[in-house]
Amino acid sequence: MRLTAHTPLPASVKAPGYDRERQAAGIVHIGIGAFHRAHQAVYTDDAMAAGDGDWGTIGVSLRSGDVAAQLNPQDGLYTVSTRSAAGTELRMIGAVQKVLVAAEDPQAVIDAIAAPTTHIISFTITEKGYLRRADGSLDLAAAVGGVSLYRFVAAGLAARKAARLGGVTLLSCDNLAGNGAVLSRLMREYLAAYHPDLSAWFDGECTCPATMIDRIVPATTDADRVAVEATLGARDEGAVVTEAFSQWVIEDDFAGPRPRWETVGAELVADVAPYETAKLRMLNGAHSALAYIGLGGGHEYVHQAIADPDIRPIIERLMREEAAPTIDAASGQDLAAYADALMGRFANPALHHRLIQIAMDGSQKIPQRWLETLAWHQERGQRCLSLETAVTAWIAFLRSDHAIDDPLADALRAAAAGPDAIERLFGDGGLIPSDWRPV
Ligand code: CS2
Repeated sequence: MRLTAHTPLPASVKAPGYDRERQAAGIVHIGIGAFHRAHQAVYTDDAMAAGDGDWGTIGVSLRSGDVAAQLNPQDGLYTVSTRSAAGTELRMIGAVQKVLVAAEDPQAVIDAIAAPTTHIISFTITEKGYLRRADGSLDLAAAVGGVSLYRFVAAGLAARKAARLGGVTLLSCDNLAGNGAVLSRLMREYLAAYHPDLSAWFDGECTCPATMIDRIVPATTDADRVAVEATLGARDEGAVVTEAFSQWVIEDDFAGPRPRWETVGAELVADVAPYETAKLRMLNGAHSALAYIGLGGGHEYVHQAIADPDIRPIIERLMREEAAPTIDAASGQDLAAYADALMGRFANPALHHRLIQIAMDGSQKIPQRWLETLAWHQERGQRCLSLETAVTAWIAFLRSDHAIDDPLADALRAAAAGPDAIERLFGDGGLIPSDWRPV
């Protein structure tokens, strides 16, 4: 039997604490993968349970119909399993109302963005979804030709302007350095090229706050779904599995109303940069290093790689001696305690986080995770032994039998094959633009 709004829940499973039928949709979320469902949707669910109304979410997948097929037959409902040493906690999330597939029904997405009740368009489309060229500018041909966020957002904004509705907040929740400013700049490039009539309205009516998002969410496996079914008594195709830890730091710069996420654990701050930089360079930087070094060492999961006595000290040094000194910490931000917490989170054996999942899209992740740290030390005449080890491990990975899942896969493999791999990847005119020059 499939989970639906009529499934009776066992007492151990927490249900949405509000009347789902009475909520208008205030959020359109583009890129409704497992991460959104285990992170932002949980904060929104909590905010609605705390009394905030009309923050239902319309999820959008740009291309794939998979999530729509998982959630729509379930009335948008799904469970989040939180796994820690203490065991597994299951709760049901009601924030998502339905899922649209942009490639199949583009007008429905545009209408959702243009709806008077919509105030926030949020994004988890991964690093490559922003369609940047190597120099950081928007790939205009890709943005206008295919199924891109820019086309739908621009069309939705045009409809809002025509209907004399207010603007919206565009909230990037991806692991990019300065994600809000990046989205704002790329959106403006798109509008300048294809909707110049909207540029001034966008500048006056819309905002793009920066965010730091953090929760480890491994891809859901069939074994996970079977475990959920055993507790729930119903099949949940949309189940997501995560850790107990969750953090969301948001720049307080909204164009209109927003859920009171700060009452349910999010931090609304004036400047996200120190949190975001620490997260990218310490957590994600260590993650990518663990992925390539760990796979090279024959490991499958993060918790196995971090337990390896040859790998653990490399990761400790990467976080504490290489990444942390580059970060201009906010008052009250304790980077040593952050590193301690990360070591504990990586070691969580209840979470089966595959290294190969993190190894994906290296060309899109490595600049903000490793290269800024490497360049910072190089400027000061210092080496980074751990990050240099990680770079070597990435090259070994590109030369290995592993399938390379990366938009630059072919070029990366070709560049990595020869003896001058490091130069062809990171040198002058290399594939990955970088201020760091390999020695
Ligand atoms: C990971 C992230 O897959 C990856 O590249 O480093 O998804 C990581 O798990 C999250 O950013 C944690 O918040």
